[in-house]
Amino acid sequence: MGEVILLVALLVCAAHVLTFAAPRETKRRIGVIVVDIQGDFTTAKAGSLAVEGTDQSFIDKAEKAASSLMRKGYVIFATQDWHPSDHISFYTNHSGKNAFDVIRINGRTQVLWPPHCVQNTENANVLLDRELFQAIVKKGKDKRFDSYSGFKDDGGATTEMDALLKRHGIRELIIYGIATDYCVKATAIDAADAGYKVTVIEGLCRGVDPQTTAVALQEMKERGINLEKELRG
Ligand code: VGL
Ligand code: ZN
Repeated sequence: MGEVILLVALLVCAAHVLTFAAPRETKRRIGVIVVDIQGDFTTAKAGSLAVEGTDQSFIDKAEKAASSLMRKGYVIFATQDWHPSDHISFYTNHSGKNAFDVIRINGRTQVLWPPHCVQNTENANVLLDRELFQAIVKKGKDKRFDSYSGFKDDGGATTEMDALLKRHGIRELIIYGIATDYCVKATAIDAADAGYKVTVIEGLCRGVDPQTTAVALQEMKERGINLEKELRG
């Protein structure tokens, strides 16, 4: 009698797992990373490192895409460039250097940028509705290292991104944002290297420079990243 009750209980549990857990798992498998849509990278907010084609209509398009994906059950994350004012990537922290100079530091190549996305400044804010995001992952907090990737910085320190995605059972990612040739590229490549199936939506990305953007798209493609012109469906 005891065995029968145990068996029934086990079957009921198994049925529960199959009917409830399994569909939720599959539905929640696709994640979205919206990369660095912040004031300083946009013309809309007259940012210090404004990327061409980032007026309010681009921000609206990026926001509509995120809310449409959210309604379909995708889990949305954002990255946020979040630098201290003495960050290594700012040309103002290197005497005699200019914006966009490229230097070598500790065996690494570093592009020197205008100061941007300084912690707790207005233009460091993510411009899309925060309610869209399951989490916003900050990066570039360590003054010694740049961090184009949302997964890890140039010193190898990881963010919480991979653990967050794993916690949500995500194995597939849609990635878009700013800038195609820097943070989108680095985030997409690290995601692919970590085993995620990655799609980058070109029409929802903007690049710093047309030439490096073309090279970045080619490199992503060679690494097995899917490139789509626009969001489908
Ligand atoms: C980025 C340059 C410096 C980016 C961040 O979001 O692509 N680019 N910091
Ligand atoms: Zn930066």
